[in-house]
Amino acid sequence: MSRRAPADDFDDASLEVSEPKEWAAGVPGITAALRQSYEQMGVRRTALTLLRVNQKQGFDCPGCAWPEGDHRHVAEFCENGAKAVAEEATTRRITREFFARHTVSDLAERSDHWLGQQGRLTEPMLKRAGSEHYEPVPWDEAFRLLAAELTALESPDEAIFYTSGRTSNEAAFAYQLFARAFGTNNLPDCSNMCHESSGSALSETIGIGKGSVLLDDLYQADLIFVVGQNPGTNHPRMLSALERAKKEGARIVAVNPLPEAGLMRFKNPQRASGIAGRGTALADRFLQIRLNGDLALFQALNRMLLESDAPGAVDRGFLDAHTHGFEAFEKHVLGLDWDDVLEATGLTRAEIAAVLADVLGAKKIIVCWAMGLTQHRNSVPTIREIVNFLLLRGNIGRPGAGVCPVRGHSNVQGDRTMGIWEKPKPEFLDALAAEFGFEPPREHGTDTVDAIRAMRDGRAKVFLGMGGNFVRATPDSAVTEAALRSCRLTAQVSTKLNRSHAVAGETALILPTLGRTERDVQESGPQFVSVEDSMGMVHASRGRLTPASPDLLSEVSIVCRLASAALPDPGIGWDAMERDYDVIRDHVSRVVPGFEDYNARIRERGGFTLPHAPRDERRFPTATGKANLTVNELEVLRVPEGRLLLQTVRSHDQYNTTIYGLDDRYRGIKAGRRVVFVNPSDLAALGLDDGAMVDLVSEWADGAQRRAAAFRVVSYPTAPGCAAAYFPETNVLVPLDSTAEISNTPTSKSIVVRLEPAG
Ligand SMILES: Nc1nc2c(c(=O)[nH]1)N[C@H]1C(S)=C(S)[C@@H](COP(=O)(O)OP(=O)(O)OC[C@H]3O[C@@H](n4cnc5c(=O)[nH]c(N)nc54)[C@H](O)[C@@H]3O)O[C@H]1N2
Ligand SMILES: Nc1nc2c(c(=O)[nH]1)N[C@H]1C(S)=C(S)[C@@H](COP(=O)(O)OP(=O)(O)OC[C@H]3O[C@@H](n4cnc5c(=O)[nH]c(N)nc54)[C@H](O)[C@@H]3O)O[C@H]1N2
Ligand SMILES: [Mo]
Repeated sequence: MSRRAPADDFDDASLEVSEPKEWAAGVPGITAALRQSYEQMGVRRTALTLLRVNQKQGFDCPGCAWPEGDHRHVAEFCENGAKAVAEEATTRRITREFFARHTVSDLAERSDHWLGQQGRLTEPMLKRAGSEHYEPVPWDEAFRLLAAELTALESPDEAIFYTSGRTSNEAAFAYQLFARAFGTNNLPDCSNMCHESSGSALSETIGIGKGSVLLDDLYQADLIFVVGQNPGTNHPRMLSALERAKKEGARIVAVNPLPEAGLMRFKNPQRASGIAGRGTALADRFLQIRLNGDLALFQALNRMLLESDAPGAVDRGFLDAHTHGFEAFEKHVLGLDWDDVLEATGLTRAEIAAVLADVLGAKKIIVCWAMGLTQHRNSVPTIREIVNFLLLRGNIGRPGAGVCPVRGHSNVQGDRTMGIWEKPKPEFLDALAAEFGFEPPREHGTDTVDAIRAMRDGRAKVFLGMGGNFVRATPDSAVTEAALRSCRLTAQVSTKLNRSHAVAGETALILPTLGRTERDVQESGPQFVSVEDSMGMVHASRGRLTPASPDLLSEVSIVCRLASAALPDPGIGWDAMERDYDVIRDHVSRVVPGFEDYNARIRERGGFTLPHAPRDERRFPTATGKANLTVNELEVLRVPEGRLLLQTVRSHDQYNTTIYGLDDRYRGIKAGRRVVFVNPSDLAALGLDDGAMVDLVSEWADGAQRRAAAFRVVSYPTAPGCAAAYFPETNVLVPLDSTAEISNTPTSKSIVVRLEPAG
């Protein structure tokens, strides 16, 4: 029996490990990106395409949700943005002959990297029940078949409509409208695995689930925390903003179990001075925190602020005027146990006191965060505690200060704004009802984890994925794969081949679609779409490249044609929406607050910024009408003797489940992905050497065996007790039922594992 999961890359022979780097970006960044771009699309196409990234008349970079500044450089892209573009604009193609050559089970044996390298999907494909091959199918027949399966369901709630975060506002709005007109709120999305914890914590405390800062605020801040985030790899353009913030006088505190290169030093490839020399030291202070120690850290800071006799340590005026719950919060925090704090954080009291000095010296504070905070069991309480921290000194609702959850997918925030949500607000449904004249379902739908449970238990039978790679992005791979395989039909709207096409339902469809970089021409002429970045700015995106194949449809076309085939009532006007996306934007302008006059404002240079009551007016639209201070219990996550806490992270050469290459340059890894980073003191205690081969075995209450085989141990300066390895290879270790309180996000950053010598 093979000990190795089939979908993984094996390259122990070629794997090279060297010292991690101390700085990010700069020349190797750009040359690495250009090399991959040339390989994928040739020199001329590379030049034409990369010049259009994030320009005013160009397309929005599919790399991440970090906003573009006003003063765009000629080449406003970063190494990893360029890789994302090259991956889509590749000249490689998958044809019907490819599918004739490869059975579905053959594809299921291939690695994520191999699947992605095959090129763009070019025509709709169907795998019939019982067949081992995908075969070409005309679009009309594909829609008829999907519509027939949907309408044959006993209840609309037996269908799941997943969305990943690259889908445009226009496609997302049409898609949720279709799901609700069909009769379900089963609209899980990648957000459920991503920033759901941020949305939950922020909605409850400040009344809106989005960040409260704009780029200009970063440049005005005195102190910026970057917590649980690796911007050098995942949001490289943020480094330029941090560099500028520093120049304007901000101090930066990085909080992370790993000394990530991008947080330490930065070389700006877009300025000559950034190419030579040592670059800018980015973090003024680095707190090497234990995994899941952040609630303890911020609660300790809050306690010290409450106890401080420094004048203005706490902003009493702001607290009285704008917050609710101070007494209970104060009583709770003053009872905080310092031993718990030191154990949970792994920091010393002196280190925390030094941060307090930074805080007391700063009028305006911003806290930025990403997956290091959102994917733990107590993520929502952790983020609520950060809100407490900012509220104590009035740091929400004034320039230069606020909360800054840094989103991942380039339009994940916009998709939620457009109604991709399993728990829609009644006001949103009322507005849909008024605009379209049907009664949408009111009962909440399934999120990602519940959708897997529903498929596993036979309560859901049809799965439609609008982008993404559901099978590979989700936890507990074995359970999830069985769940998808048990469906009557799985259908994926995709640009590239991935494992979700290979781990398919009885019948399966591949619906190939246009990407961001490509021209979208409909009956009324060329179309553009729009997206919302991480700071609530909405702008247009226009593709210019010739589509990868003449047989691709836009996501909007796919939704509208499917809706026409599946829904009896012609009243919604799907044809008109497909013909001219202005029609969709007109609907949005009447349904979604903040989008009034959408069609005019989206055509203005740079687009427009959505309203945000706490940021704009210091108004907090919560249940109490004020910003809520909250009581968050600190429960120290204790790991049994001989076990480690494992976090699953991204390498520098991947985009979620898309593996661009096998290197992780900044962490010193070359030509391999099956590595586990462990602190030297833990290796000594476990009696393991650097270079040893181990299996990762996860331990969870249900006692089930979850094993990821054959990882090379890398001795690495991670916080003691805290290991790291790459996902998706380690998703098999994340138990489906191990999720965050309230947000139900899988706990991908805190999994208890033991390392067993590989047999
Ligand atoms: N090139 C590239 N860009 C991307 C992506 C990609 O895969 N590749 N993905 C996109 C998406 S969807 C997202 S959501 C973002 C993700 O962006 P990140 O959140 O930066 O991604 P991760 O690799 O998950 O890194 C998590 C970071 O948090 C730290 N961390 C983990 N646990 C803890 C903790 O308990 N406390 C603290 N303080 N730190 C912790 C880790 O050491 C690591 O530095 O990036 C987006 N951009
Ligand atoms: N263990 C662990 N698991 C995690 C995470 C983690 O940190 N650890 N992170 C989680 C996070 S933050 C996220 S956001 C999810 C990501 O989950 P997903 O968004 O589902 O996964 P992606 O890998 O981003 O999806 C890649 C696929 O999207 C398709 N695609 C690309 N561009 C387009 C487009 O323009 N249109 C359409 N229709 N399809 C397109 C391609 O076919 C490609 O194969 O993973 C989550 N899973
Ligand atoms: Mo994400």
